[in-house]
Amino acid sequence: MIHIAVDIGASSGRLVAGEIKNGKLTIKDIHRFSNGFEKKDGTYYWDIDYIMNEILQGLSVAKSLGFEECTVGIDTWAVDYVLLDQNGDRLQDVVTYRDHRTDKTIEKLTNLMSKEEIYRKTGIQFLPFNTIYQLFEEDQELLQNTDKILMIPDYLGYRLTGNAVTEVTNASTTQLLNIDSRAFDEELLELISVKKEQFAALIEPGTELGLLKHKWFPEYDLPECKIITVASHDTASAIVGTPGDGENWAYLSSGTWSLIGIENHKPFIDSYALADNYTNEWGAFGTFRFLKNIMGLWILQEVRRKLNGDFSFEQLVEEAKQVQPFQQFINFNDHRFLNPVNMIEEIQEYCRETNQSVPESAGELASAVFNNLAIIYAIALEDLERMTSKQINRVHIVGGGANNEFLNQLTANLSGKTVYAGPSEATAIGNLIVQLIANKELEHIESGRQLIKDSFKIKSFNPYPDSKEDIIRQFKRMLYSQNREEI
Ligand code: ADP
Ligand code: LRH
Repeated sequence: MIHIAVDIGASSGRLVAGEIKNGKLTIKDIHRFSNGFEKKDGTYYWDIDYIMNEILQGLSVAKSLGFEECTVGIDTWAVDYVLLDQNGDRLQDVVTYRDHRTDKTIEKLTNLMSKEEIYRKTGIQFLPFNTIYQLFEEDQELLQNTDKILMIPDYLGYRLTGNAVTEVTNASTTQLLNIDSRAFDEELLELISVKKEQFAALIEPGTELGLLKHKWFPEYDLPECKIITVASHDTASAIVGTPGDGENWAYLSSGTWSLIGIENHKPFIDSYALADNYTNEWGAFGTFRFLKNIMGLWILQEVRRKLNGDFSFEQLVEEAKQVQPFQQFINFNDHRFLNPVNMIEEIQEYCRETNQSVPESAGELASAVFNNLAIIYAIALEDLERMTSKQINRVHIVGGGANNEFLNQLTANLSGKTVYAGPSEATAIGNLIVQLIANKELEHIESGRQLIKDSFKIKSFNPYPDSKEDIIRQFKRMLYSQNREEI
């Protein structure tokens, strides 16, 4: 049986077909498209109809390749949502989490309920764009006319099948789920004037959603598709697709965001985790991801965009290699980098404000991005070991960023850990693994991870002995001297 992963990240989407053949997972890219948001009348929106059309386009490619029957799973980035009216029609364009409407909302809401209380209930980090803050800023009339609030992958599944659910891995990023009761927290819902009934029933990954309704899409020639709800938060799928083994590994899901953390069977909720803004996102099969959001390759994507796309990612890496490293210490987790008007100018302004040399060329800018991301990763790994009392021996880097061998080596050098890079398509693979488990072709996540090890090349990067302590110490001194807001 062919399975199709629909995996949509903030920068690109793809449909990947997969099946087990001779004990290996073989995958094939069947459709790719770029993704991004646009500003309209002062607000930043995703184009959800464009995304929907690309999915249908991809499924029709699957049919043209001879796939008559398949299962399909959908994962996307987290936190954003769609409002539906009583007829199931969409009430608004979909605002992106990088919109500035929630810049100050954490403060407003935590005046009503303390950070400690919200964290104790949810275990979720305070990011300005969590769904709870977005819904708090939502047009109240629209919200009152809302029959259902659907997270993005649940909405896409609904458009294909007519069935509405709330998948738990993605729903945990709303910061509205109570980690003890594993249900929506009524007090948090009340704070933002949302009723429990406005969300569809919570379901676990691996549940069948329904059959694709061909008659709704007469203009496309589509295969027979059974939609399976997978771990619909892309980061949850990415970690299912990470071939970690045993107890002592960490992951770095490296795409638009860098998500660095460990997989766990219980949440870590204490004052240290709260102070360092670590989260306990829900994973597939009852796991938790204790992780931190680091601003990630978004910074590079935006630098590249402002360089008018004159450089490919590969070229930016080559340019960075030619430059003297560690010329600036930049806290890329500062809120100012979430969605500045011009990323290059924002980086340069930061360096001027902090009396550091100002990167000008593409190579200098890319080098500043890679060096500082690697430093932040190394610090996050130290923090993780301290907070969880776990020794981390291996760091698995997955996602598009795993293709960046220069950054992989820097990360190994600065963290002192061995880095294992790949698969770069871990998210689509994790999506496929949940479909394979639902279809009883695999027994559990461990057999899925073994299958990944048997099927894909994973490259290792050993740390070179160097002056990492000194570089990290300089970076920390810089941060303390600035006392900057972190996200
Ligand atoms: P998302 O799912 O968030 O859209 P991806 O996992 O597709 O992100 O990763 C996108 C990132 O991968 C880009 O920002 C880029 O930095 C990196 N990347 C992809 N391919 C390469 C490559 N060949 N060399 C270096 N970096 C790469
Ligand atoms: C990565 C991701 C991340 C979320 C962010 C909104 O794509 O899903 O896990 O924090 O996007």
